Amino acid sequence: MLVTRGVDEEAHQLQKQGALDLWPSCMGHEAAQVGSALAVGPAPTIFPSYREHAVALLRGVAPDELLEQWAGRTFCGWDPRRVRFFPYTLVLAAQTLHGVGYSIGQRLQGREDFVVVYIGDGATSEGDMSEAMNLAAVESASVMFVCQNNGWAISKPAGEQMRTSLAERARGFGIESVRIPGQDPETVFSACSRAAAHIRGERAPYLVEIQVDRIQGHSTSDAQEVYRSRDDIARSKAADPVTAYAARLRDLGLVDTAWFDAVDAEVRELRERLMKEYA
Ligand SMILES: Cc1ncc(C[n+]2csc(CCOP(=O)(O)OP(=O)(O)O)c2C)c(N)n1
Ligand SMILES: [Mg+2]
Repeated sequence: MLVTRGVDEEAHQLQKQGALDLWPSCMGHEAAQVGSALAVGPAPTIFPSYREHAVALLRGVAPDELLEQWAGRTFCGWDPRRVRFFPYTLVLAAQTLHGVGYSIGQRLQGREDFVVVYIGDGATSEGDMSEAMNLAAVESASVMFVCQNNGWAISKPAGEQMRTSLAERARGFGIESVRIPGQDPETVFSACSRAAAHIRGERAPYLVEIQVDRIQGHSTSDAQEVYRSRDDIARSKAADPVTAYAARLRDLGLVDTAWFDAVDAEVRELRERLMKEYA
């Protein structure tokens, strides 16, 4: 979570300096991403949206590879087969059908592990998501849908996108689901571990809706102050999962200052390398 935060902050700076064309921050999503990625483990193939940076790093995408696409150097900076993490998909919800289709293809080839599809709340308004959920349900596809619901699709609030929760909508398609808060990585880990056990045991899809508080705007091209109240943004900053979890681990005596210093040094070195390569 700390490494992701460092990479995110550096990428943000690099975009402001003109070295990257765009950067979609995942600040505030770290617990949702690290908790879900660790619960899923290394085997399942992951179909991300476009801001699953912590998941990418955990899968072995190098930080400089992660930034390449946003500098306009390539369509994808990493080898998707090596890390079993597909290229970022900017066409909203397209990856949902890719993921379900891939899962069915795996089953036909007798290779079955489940597939993970990450999606934002706004993208679930796309028809592709409904098609993907229905196809996954009727085919009993081994797919874990992970929705990071920050309550906004750029400036469109979630309440104007749906009259129900996504978890409830999934049940309407015949998909088991759960809706959980996304501040604590252990809560996310437990929920996603249960979802993984369900998918493997029942050979059926599952949807986990994780409520997150995004700290930054939609991207570096967005001014969230225009549509979010000052209090709402302040609330998201106060709910920062990285500082909260660091404080908890420190209070429990599980990590000490020396550990934080070592991680800080690692992150500083990483940021310097990215700065030299991109600035
Ligand atoms: C098919 C399609 N329509 C519109 C867009 C423009 N667009 C990019 S991101 C976005 C909002 C997505 O919101 P959400 O799914 O909640 O994800 P978040 O960015 O909040 O993580 C929109 C409308 C797009 N990329 N693709
Ligand atoms: Mg959103």
